[in-house]
Formats: sequence, structure tokens, C-alpha cells
Amino acid sequence: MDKLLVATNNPGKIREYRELLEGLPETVDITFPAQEGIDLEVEESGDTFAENARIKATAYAQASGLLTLADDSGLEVDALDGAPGVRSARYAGPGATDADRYRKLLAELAGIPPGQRAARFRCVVALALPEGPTYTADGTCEGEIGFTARGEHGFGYDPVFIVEGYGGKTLAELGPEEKNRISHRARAVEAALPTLRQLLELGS
Ligand code: ITT
Repeated sequence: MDKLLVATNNPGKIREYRELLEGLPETVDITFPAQEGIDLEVEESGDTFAENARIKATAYAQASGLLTLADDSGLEVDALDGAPGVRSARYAGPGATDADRYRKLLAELAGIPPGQRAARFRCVVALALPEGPTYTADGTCEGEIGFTARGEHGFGYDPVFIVEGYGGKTLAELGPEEKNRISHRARAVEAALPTLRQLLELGS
């Protein structure tokens, strides 16, 4: 296998995967659904990030005939019993923007004081071959939800997510390189890398 389909249509994730997978040899052709002319509606019917990541990776691997990487990710807020969780993309309904979603989150947390706003991003990366089986690896990034949106980088809920250990900065205030060193997605990719290299027959 020398071609890897990264099965996401989220432009923020696409940017991050281009960088996160830069360490693979140039012989590996990294491609995305639009580039392959693949337009799939995959119903994310699972209750966990792992289930949904497997569903996406398997659907795209079967549609493309390619080794496929997909992720399911989202934000878990303790004060909301883990919401929005696997529903992070759908939190503010269909057609909502990133800003609609994080504004809804800030509104839900309006009465919650500092110190009780702990949250984490989770990402499960799934790797699938067209004929199966799938493999998953996960990563987390701990922090808390701020009171206002800050920063221009990243995507999604990054402007309201204050990263633990970074002087009160939100993920959107860290540059892409720094986010890609510490993010849930970076950690999941790092954990998946040995298996990915095996599946690409790159040796270890
Ligand atoms: P694909 O399924 O095409 O990959 P998606 O956006 O629907 O794109 P998910 O179902 O995994 O992906 O939803 C994840 C949502 O969680 C995403 O839309 C963001 O709102 C949020 N999210 C995930 N990772 C994030 C990150 O690194 N920074 C900010 N928000 C993130």
C-alpha cells in the first residue's frame, strides 16, 4: 500500500493531517475524499468516538479500495456530564457554524464558576483496509472552557478551550505547530503511527 486516504471533509482536520503526517516518506501518497471524487454521507450512529471512527474508516475504505484513516473527535465538558461529546459536530443543529456551536457552549456554561469548567478534547483515529479489520488509537488534551472566545488559529471549539499548562492560552491562540505537538489528534496519530507504518509496509 502506498496510498493513504484521510477520510475527513472538515477543512480544519485536513490542514492538521497534512502536517501530522508529514513525517511519512514521500513515496506515500496522502489523499482526501474530494481529491478521489468520493462523496459519502456516513451516518455516525455510534455511541462512542471509537465506534464512529471505525464506521467512517470502514465506509471510506470500502468505497475507495484504499487504506483509510478517519477520526472521530469532540469535546467533553465535565459540568455537562460529558456533552457535547460524540455530538460535538451536531451540537447546535444542522447548518450551524463553529461560532454558533461554541457560543451555545458558552451560554450553557454561563452560571458555572472558574474551577468547575474542566473539559477535554478526545480523538480516536481508526485505520481500515477495504477488507477489514480496523485498528483504533486515541488521544486526549486536557483543559477548561473559558468565558469568551480568543484566538484566530485552529477550528471548532479551539477559541473557547483553555489548554492546561499553557499560561491561560486557548488552543486557537497557539499556532498550528504548537497545537500539533500537544493536541488530542496529534496524540492519537502518534499512537497509531506504528500500525500505520506496518499497514503501509514501511517497516518499523
Ligand atoms: P469528519 O467527520 O468529516 O471528519 P466532522 O467535523 O463531522 O468531520 P467529527 O464528527 O469528528 O468530525 O466532529 C468533531 C467535532 O468536534 C468538530 O466538528 C469540532 O466541532 C469538534 N472538534 C474536533 N476536534 C477539534 C479540534 O481539534 N479543535 C476544535 N474542535 C474540534
